[in-house]
Amino acid sequence: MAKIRRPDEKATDAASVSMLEKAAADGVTDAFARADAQGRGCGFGTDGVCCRLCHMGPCRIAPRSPLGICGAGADTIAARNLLREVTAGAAAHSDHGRGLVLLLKAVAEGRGGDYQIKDDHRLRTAASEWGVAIDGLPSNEIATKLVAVFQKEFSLQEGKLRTLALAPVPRQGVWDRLGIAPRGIDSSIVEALHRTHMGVDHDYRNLVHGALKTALADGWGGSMIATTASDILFGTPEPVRGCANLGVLDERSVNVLVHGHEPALTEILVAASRDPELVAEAKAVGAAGINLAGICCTANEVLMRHGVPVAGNFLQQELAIVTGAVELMITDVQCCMASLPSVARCYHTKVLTTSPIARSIEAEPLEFDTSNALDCAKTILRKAVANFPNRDPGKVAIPDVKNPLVAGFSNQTIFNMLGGAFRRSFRPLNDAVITGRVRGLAGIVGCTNARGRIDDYIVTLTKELIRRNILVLQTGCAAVACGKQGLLTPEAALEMAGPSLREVCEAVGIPPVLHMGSCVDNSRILMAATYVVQEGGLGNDLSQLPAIGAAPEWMSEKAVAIAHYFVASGIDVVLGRPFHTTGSPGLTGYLCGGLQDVVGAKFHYIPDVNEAVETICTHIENKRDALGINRKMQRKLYDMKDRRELDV
Ligand code: BF8
Ligand code: SF4
Repeated sequence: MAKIRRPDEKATDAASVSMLEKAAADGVTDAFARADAQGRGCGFGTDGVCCRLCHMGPCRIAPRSPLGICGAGADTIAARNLLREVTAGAAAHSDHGRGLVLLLKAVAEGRGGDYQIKDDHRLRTAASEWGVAIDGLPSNEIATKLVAVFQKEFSLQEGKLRTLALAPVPRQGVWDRLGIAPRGIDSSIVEALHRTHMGVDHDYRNLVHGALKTALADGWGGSMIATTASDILFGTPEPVRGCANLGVLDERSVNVLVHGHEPALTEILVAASRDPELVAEAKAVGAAGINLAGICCTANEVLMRHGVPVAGNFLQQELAIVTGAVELMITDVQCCMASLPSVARCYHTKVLTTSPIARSIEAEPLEFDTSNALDCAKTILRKAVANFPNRDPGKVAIPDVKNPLVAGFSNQTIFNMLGGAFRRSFRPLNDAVITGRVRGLAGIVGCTNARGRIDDYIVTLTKELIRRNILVLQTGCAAVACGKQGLLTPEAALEMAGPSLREVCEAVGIPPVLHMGSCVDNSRILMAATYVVQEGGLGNDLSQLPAIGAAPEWMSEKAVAIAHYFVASGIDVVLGRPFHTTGSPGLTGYLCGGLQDVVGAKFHYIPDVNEAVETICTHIENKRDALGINRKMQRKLYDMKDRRELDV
């Protein structure tokens, strides 16, 4: 029989544990209970050796039947499945990016309604980075030209993405030599689906190269463009105070949760929730006001730019409703569970879907119209206000658990903090790495997973790495996990950091764990690593940096894409859960070994956090050795004069 876990075996933080207990008492089934009911999962699926790409199948690879009907073996089948995951992840990030480019286009053409260009400086630097002439041109003309470049990145049929040119030149050479520099984002995704159709690409190594290529179209394409367009439209993040965990819900207020990924609607909701007229309407129904909070990456977007509180990360979406205090949950795309309406049914919560491509059975669809954004946002908030009187006080229990945090670390901010306003530079960071006071950099990113104890691996790994003087960069649900545990509070994190990291952080005024944004903002981590390379003294390619990526508790196809574009960029990635490739020794060996000689980086499957800490530290020290920056300090021999001085 499948093991049924206790609440404290499912979650690390007290808020989630108490809501898991409440869910059970209220008769609500949550993702953790469903994970327990699923048991260990199908072995063929786990190993990646189930194929249903054609209707001679499904075929499953087993000792008795080592080949599918078409002759495809475990290596081919698992590699095709993996490439399809990368493709879906790249599509999700990139389609999000496309939406923002279209919004920027509307703004540039004067059709932006309530939207505008918030960060003109970022528009102009982006235009220069993408080779758009800006001299003497007004912002809207620059934006129009930049939009044309971005749109071409999606539709390009020949050649390669222009965005790739942001990467260090030697890295671009690796991609060119291997033939994995992607052409247009859309055509890369089509190509990947083509090559995984029955009877096309069968060589698992070639399929892995296809996965790297498709992932590059995400990280150095769709995601990079998504982050840039968001910064231009909504402002480049700067350090901002916020708060995280379910305790940000307010018993006296109308609680509205934004959940999903796209910042366009949430940006306007933030403004609408502060509208005096709406606040008055909320008061008229007996509430103190309107309290907007976020879940998942939408939360990260509005936290980074407005300090909007974060109610929780991925696996707290149901638990937020279980508090009984949420009037409305607004979802858009990605990571919004199908279960939300059925959890909501046990309370008074309304679930609203806002994207035409993401509806949920039993949820109310209300398509968000960007050309009439503020009115649309007000209509949505009025639904929440109207629902407040339906709240059942007997079912309300908001855990008194939340943690203050600081977020908002875009590269532009890091430049300013490190160099000061007059000497914007990564130099102090490079110097600290070269002298060994900061041993290296780790990007800890990605999801939480209902099959594990949420946040545990992420938080333990982060604490251990800063203790060992490694600077940590974070995004997505991993960042929220650390926010909940106080690791994004600079003072607390400094206490936990190793002495030399602490000294550097205090001197330059950055915390040892930097929240850099949502999952598309992993592009910020790519650029941070690139700026370090460009600053000099740490090699000339990303693969030489004492740096590593980690996705400890990942679950989504987007995380698979992210992991692949890190490795394609020359940065090793530690995965707390393996990809579904374990039924194919050839493929697993290539991903976790052979790739090293091809792109200068590889994957590590490491379910044990202590082993991950050791692997990461060893990796970083090996890179330092290779750079020649681990020279032993010369022992000084004291002569009599020195000794006399010491005695003083
Ligand atoms: O894009 S970390 S659970 S919310 S997939 Fe989803 Fe994973 Fe969270 Fe953001 Ni990213
Ligand atoms: Fe089976 Fe081959 Fe069809 Fe896959 S593509 S289902 S392995 S016959």
